Amino acid sequence: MKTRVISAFAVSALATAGLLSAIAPATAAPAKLKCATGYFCAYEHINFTGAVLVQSRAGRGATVDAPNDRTSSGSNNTGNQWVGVNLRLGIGDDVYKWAPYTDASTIGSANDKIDQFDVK
Ligand SMILES: [Ca+2]
Ligand SMILES: [Ca+2]
Repeated sequence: MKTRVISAFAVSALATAGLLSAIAPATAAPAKLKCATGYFCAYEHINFTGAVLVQSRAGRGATVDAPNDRTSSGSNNTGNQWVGVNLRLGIGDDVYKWAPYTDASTIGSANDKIDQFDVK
């Protein structure tokens, strides 16, 4: 009777371990993006801090205006590419590109240059 109790416990321990290992990868796999699902967000400072300059769910082909020369990080929680554009004398330079479902805690040389976003 005693061994039966122990083996039942062992089985339940194995089942628990199996359950935990099944849960762990699911929790770790998709990194949670900073911006809400379906939205692109641009932030005033690096690491998604400061003012939220843009929070948009504009679709492909849209142009989204942003406060000039302030964006320092961004989160793209959409299935589209978002391109940060620096407008100079009416000519747009693509200075930073967010692939679908990516965060950028810094944007390098594009820092404080973006004036609008093109959704592609
Ligand atoms: Ca900034
Ligand atoms: Ca600019």
